[in-house]
Amino acid sequence: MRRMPEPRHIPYELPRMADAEGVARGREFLAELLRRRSVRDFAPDPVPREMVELAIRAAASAPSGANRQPWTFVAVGDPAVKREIRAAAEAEERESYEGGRMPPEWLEALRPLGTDWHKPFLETAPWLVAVFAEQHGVDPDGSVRKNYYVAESVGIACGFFIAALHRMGLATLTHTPSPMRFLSQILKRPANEKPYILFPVGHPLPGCRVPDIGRKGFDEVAAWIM
Ligand code: IYR
Repeated sequence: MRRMPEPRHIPYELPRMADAEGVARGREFLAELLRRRSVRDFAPDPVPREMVELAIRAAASAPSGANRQPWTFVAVGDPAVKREIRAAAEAEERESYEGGRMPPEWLEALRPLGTDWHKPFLETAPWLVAVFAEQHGVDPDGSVRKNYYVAESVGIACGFFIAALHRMGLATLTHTPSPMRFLSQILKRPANEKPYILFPVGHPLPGCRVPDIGRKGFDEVAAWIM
């Protein structure tokens, strides 16, 4: 067995703030998050590549199982590739919505969202960011290196990504065309990376509308034991 390196620790300091300031900042952050909505109608206006890069950097700062950072973010701005992705996604989604692949109960659950198989936003949004979850790593010698808590890790990173975009005044959608294998093919990702989510990124279309749905009340989502 390979000799294991000793753990190395370095100093870490987070400036200590007064409780009142913490609460004020928490309130501001919450108020900003509460303004976020998933958007399906995007303005075609370009978004600087740097903003997408900043969101990816924010995502990649997330904690992950054994710090494996099991993610790849593929940013697509090429209209021809976006067109290809839209066509493939719509073919799958059409089969899901209208070909009987989604059971009635699921279609019923989605009714308030008003979604269907048409996904024009996959071409309208200036960027598509496809997130891939690395199921296992491959060492330079070709041997497999296990990853841990992959779905949880990538989910947390996606949360950071969404929050970073929102902070920059950009909108997105957690789009999960199903099945998503076409993303691996179109974007030429290796077999150890599984498509996880597809984010269209851009500005909301002026005048766009979102479903009239709300969030659960605080008491429905939290419990205290104290
Ligand atoms: N993938 C489909 C269906 C869909 C599923 C869930 I769960 C949603 O919250 C929304 C849609 C689609 O993207 O339309």
